[in-house]
Amino acid sequence: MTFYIGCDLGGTNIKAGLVDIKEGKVLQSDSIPTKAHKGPDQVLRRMGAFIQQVIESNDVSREEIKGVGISAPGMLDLENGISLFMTNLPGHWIDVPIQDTLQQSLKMPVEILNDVRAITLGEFTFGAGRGAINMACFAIGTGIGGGIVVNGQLVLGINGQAGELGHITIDINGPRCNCGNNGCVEAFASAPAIANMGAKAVQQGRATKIGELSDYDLNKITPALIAKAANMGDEVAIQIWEDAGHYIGTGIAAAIVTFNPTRIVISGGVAAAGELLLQPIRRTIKDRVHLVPLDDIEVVLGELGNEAGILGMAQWAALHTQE
Ligand code: BMX
Ligand code: ZN
Repeated sequence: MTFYIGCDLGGTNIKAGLVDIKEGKVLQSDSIPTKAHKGPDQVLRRMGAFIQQVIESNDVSREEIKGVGISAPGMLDLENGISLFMTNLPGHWIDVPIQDTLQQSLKMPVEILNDVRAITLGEFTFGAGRGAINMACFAIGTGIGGGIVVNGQLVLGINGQAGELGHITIDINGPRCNCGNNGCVEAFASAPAIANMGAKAVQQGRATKIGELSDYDLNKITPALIAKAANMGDEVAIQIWEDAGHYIGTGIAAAIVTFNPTRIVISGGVAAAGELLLQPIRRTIKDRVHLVPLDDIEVVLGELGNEAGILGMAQWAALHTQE
């Protein structure tokens, strides 16, 4: 039997799981706080010890575990196994040798990949993307990450940089994005941007349940709370989801005319809003895409939830060690 470890280095938590790759199942998983403020050295040391613990704390023997895949939320240099640029992780993550460091401490092959490219591969192999040939994934969380599959293969571009769908410009005069550009989808419709739309409505004194539900504490306003208000029929909240879907749909329309994906997978925490988000996305695509047949294009939610990245990283490690 062959097993792999999938691990996700996130802004808040490090998650890792033991994966049965043939079944596409996470057999056991755990998480620890990232404590990113302690800096990359400490984070990598704790991550190594944590993965070691996951390796040891189950019935599978070490010999059956063939490798480890580690995802991280930013730009990585896959060839050299280092991080290049991570806007959502505190600490200096430029040129950090993630692959070598973990390979040395775990004495096992280690592969790295961007976090949402991992979700894309996970959903494509085991989840909502199964059977698609060309697929796009948008993961809406703290940032908006992306991933592309063309002809059944994850598109890497130079060193894994391809697929940053959250950084498609949808407004040339739009707000500043964390990446340095203006008017990216991420600047308009990430989880913090959506929460901000709710906070603004309350600040402006508009009649909305978002105020009551958050006890008028702007810090308590989240996409989940805005979804709750919308599901209660609150018009301001419904409009926020319309706007968010419109922004994301405009980005998706650009992806559709670029490489013609037939399956668009929406993942990340914000995807929990479900139809509130999917309906305006589908409407926007219809309004904006006229050159590509839309009948075969489906916009669906991810199926693997929090496990998508772990499954994707296990698959990524498997693809490399089986070569
Ligand atoms: C940012 C970008 C993506 C990442 C995405 C997801 C950068 C340039 N990161 O858009 O590479 O996939 O965030 O971030 O540093 P998350 O924090 O929502 O997982
Ligand atoms: Zn951007």
